[in-house]
Amino acid sequence: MRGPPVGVERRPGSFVCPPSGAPSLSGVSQEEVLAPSITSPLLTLADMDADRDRIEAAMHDAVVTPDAYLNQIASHLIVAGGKRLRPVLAVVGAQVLGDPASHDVVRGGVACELVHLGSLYHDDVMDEAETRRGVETVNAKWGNLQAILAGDFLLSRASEIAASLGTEVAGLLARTIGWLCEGQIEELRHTYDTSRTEASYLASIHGKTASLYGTAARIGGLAAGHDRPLVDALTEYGNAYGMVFQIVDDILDITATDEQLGKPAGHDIVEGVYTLPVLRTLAESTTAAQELGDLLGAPLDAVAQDEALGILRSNDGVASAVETAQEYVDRAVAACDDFPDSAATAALRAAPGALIASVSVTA
Ligand code: GRG
Repeated sequence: MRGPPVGVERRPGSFVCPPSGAPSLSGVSQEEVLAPSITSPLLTLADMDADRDRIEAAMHDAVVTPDAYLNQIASHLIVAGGKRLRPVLAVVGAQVLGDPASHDVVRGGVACELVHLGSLYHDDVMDEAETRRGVETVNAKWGNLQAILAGDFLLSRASEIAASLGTEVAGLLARTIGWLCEGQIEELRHTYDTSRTEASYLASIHGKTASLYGTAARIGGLAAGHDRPLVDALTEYGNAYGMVFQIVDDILDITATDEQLGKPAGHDIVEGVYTLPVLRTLAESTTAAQELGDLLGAPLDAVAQDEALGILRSNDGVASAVETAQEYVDRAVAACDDFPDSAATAALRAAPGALIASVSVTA
C-alpha cells in the first residue's frame, strides 16, 4: 500500500538566527553563514536576543587560550554558527518562574554546548566529514589528530565550567558525556544491520542526542535554584524534546531535498545508519519492504541510493515515524503540566510541536 506523500517545509537546522553583533574570530561573520529565519518558539521570547548575545559571549570566553593555534581550532565551529539550542533550553528552563536567567545559568548552558561541539569534532573525524555548518570541518582543515585533541579541549573547558557550578552539575555533565559515547557506540555496532531493532535505535538517539537536551534543561533548573520536582520535570521535558529533535532530523534526511538539507539527502542510509523510518519501512510486509531490504545491508552506489530513497519516500515508514515523534511531543508537553504560567512555559509547550511541524505529512 502506498503511503501519504510527504513534503518538507524546513528542517530543525532552519531554527537559526544570527546572534546580533556576535564577534567573529576568523573574519567570517555569523550573518554570512547562517540562515535568517527564526521559527522555534524558544527563540522568539522577548529577551531571547539579549540572552543569545550573552550565550555567544560566554561561548567565546570559554574557549580562549593563550595559544593562538589552539584558539583558532577550538573556536572554528563556534564562529561558523549553530543554533545554540542547548544553552537556549537551559536559559528558558531557568525562566519558567518568570525570572531572568542568571550568569550561572548561561554558563551551565554553555558547558552543554561545548560538549555538543566536542562531540561534533569527534563525529566529523569518524564520518570523515568535509563540511559542517557551511564551512570546512576541523578534520578537513587541520587533520584528524588536531580535531580529536581540540574536541577533547572543548570537553575539558565544559568540565571546568560544570565544576564551578558544583559537584551535582559536574557529575551530571560527566555522566552525560558517557551517555553520548554509549549512544554513538550503539549506533556504530548496528551499521549496515537491517535487523537493527527499534529498541537499539531509541536507546542510541536517547544517548547521543536526547540526553544532552535533558541535561541542558536540568542544569538550567539547577543553576536557577528551582525546586526538585520542577528540575525533574525540566529534565523529562528536555529528554522528550531531544527525542523529537533526532527523530525529525532522521526523517528529514530521507524526505528533504539536497538543497533543503545543505547536504545530500539519504546520508544515513549511505553510511549504514538505519533510522526509525527505515526500520518501520523494512518491517512492512510488502514488496517494497523486500526491495528495500535487498538494497540495504551494504554501502550503496548513487543509483541504489536513489532507489532506496524512492521506496522510503513512497511508503508508510515516514508517516509512522512521525507518529512516534508526536508521542514524544506529547510527553514533552505533559512534562510542563505543573509549570507556572509564564512566557517561558508557553514557549516550552510550543517548541516540540514546532519541530515536528517541519515535516508536513498530508493525506
Ligand atoms: C566526545 C562527547 C563526545 C562524544 C563522542 C561522536 C560522539 C561520541 C557522539 C556524537 C553524537 C552526535 C553527532 C549526535 C548528533 C547530535 C546532533 C543532533 C547534531 C545536530 O545538532 P544541531 O542541529 O546542530 O543542534 P547545530 O549545528 O545547530 O549545533
